[in-house]
Amino acid sequence: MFVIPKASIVFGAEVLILLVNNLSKRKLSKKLPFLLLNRNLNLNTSNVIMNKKSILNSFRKIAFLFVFLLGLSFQVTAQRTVENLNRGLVAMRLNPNQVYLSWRMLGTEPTNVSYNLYCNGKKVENSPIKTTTNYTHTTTLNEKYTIRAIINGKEQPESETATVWADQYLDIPMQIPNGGTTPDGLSYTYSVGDSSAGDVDGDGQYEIFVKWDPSNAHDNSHTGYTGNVFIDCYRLDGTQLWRIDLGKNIRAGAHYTQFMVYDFDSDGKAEMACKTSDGTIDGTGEVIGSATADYRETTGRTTGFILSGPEFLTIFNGVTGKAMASADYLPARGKITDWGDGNGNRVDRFIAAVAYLNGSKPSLVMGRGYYTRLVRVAWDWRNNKLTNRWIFDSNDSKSAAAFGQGNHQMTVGDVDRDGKDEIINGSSAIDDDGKLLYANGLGHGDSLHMTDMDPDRPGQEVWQCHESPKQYKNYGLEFRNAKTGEPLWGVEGNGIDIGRGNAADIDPRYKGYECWGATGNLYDCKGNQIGTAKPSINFSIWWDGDLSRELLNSNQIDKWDYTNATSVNLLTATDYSSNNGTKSTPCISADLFGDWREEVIFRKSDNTAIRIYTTNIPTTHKLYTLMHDTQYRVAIAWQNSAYNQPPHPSFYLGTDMKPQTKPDIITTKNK
Ligand SMILES: [Ca+2]
Ligand SMILES: [Ca+2]
Ligand SMILES: [Ca+2]
Ligand SMILES: [Ca+2]
Repeated sequence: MFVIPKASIVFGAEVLILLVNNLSKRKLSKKLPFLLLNRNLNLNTSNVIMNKKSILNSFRKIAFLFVFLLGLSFQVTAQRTVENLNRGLVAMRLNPNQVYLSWRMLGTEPTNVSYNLYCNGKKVENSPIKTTTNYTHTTTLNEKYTIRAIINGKEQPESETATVWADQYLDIPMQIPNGGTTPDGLSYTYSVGDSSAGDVDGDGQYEIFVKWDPSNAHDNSHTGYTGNVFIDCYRLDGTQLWRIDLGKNIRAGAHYTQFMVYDFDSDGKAEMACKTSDGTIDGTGEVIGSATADYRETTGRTTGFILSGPEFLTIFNGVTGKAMASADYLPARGKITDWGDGNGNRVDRFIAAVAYLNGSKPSLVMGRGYYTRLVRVAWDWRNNKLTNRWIFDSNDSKSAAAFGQGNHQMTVGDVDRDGKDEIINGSSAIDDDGKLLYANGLGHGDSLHMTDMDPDRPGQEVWQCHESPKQYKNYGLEFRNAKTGEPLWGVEGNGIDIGRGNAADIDPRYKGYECWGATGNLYDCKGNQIGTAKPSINFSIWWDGDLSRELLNSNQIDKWDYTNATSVNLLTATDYSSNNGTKSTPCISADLFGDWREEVIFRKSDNTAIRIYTTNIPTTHKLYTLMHDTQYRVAIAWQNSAYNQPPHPSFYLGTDMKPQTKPDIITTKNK
């Protein structure tokens, strides 16, 4: 059963002319590919005999129409505002005789940009570096490096200076919060949890946000008090900028606090948004609401749950941690039982994301509920005001098909190619304007991936696992059209909850992504089984020199040896640990600095530090920083939402990928 409220198929020249005259510019640009396709079909089928003149006239008309429609689509496709990143130059010692360097190709630079590398102010190579954004320098000295881009033959201003690290990682010392004791006398301690990244001061270098989880954090289905949740911000040099204490009225656990770090108002400095309550203490020591209120349930099954009292959504300043604005959290919890159970489990299922809903500026999307009622609320932070953009609620009749059709995370991207982002809840999707795009009825799942997985097929695809056999029927795992929700192929779930699924280009013999999950085998993007052995099913990371993606699981990076159908270890972060129990996720993985390959942050097992690993493997592939692809960038923001998922870009990045084009972005003016 598929609900596809947007009729996408338009036939015939009459309809075309009608559309040209009547449809809005936005609708036109959405339907552009179909219109052109059908116009061409008409040309081929309607006139059996055509002389040269009539062919020429037809071509002229088509050309005119094409230019006309193209003009319209350019008018409505706005440039997206992104971070004004620095060069991200890193230098690390490879061995006593060599230093490895790597830097960003910015999304604002032309594809033919080249670079001069300087060591202590002297050019390392006489001619510019054209085909890569990394370099291995033969030297026994640890000196200072800078980069200058060359654009149209002109050397650009000098980058920030990089000094040589001793190894391929950067350690950031952590300030561990003191543990405590619950009202029922149980003690707890703290460990580093999920992390995020944003440039809070506008110098083009990321700061790292760290959430602290108490050892008694709970899944919503478990009884018990928890310690408070803290969120810190650190510069890469280890300076702690602030600490926010979410207070006793925010419970700790994977489904409660999803903190979104993004430059929401495009002022060049990142903010942080999350759910707060009475007693939250901001980074400057100010208390939100009542400092003494205590809404924790004290008896029975719901001991430790917070099922009464106010709920807020707060925007925090990234530099100071100051609460700049708070609004009532939407939707309000209302009656607990309206969310599908009486014990406060499903009412407190929160998720969050960031999306370019208007096509040019980011919006915040906060969610509540996915097993039953599903509500997603879009907010804008502009000119120091937090305003509600739209509310999507499966209680509304037009959105009812999304009831129960959500995951523990949303993925975000422009699936209908109108320049504006859609929100993919899991088995349902919301259009940029807050209206239902589709719901395919296959139900809740724990994991999803979206990108152009099949480069031979137009548009993006989603690979998702599902939980409830009654809903998923034959699709325990499904590979679907991201725009319509229609499965293209799938894997039988055999009546069980399929808890995991992953997708990445791990086998260059098959163009596109390979897909696998907790059931079934290894498949290419067309659904052909290509093996029975499967790699780890958690995260993926671009780490070595080729375009295939490597596997990230626990504290390890592995490469899939497709010839022998086995995993080969590339890096093990000894004494460092992953988070979220059996989910084995890193603090975060993202393209934080250096070239387009991804960095990963693990916590030291004793929580005294986090370590950012970066690759030191040369590559011949020169790609834009992934952070200037907004689909990838917002995926870094939502990575920490409940059951973390790896980020994917908006385009096919893999073996035999098309040459990149310059992203359609503008950067913020740093202050
Ligand atoms: Ca910064
Ligand atoms: Ca769109
Ligand atoms: Ca492949
Ligand atoms: Ca990188």
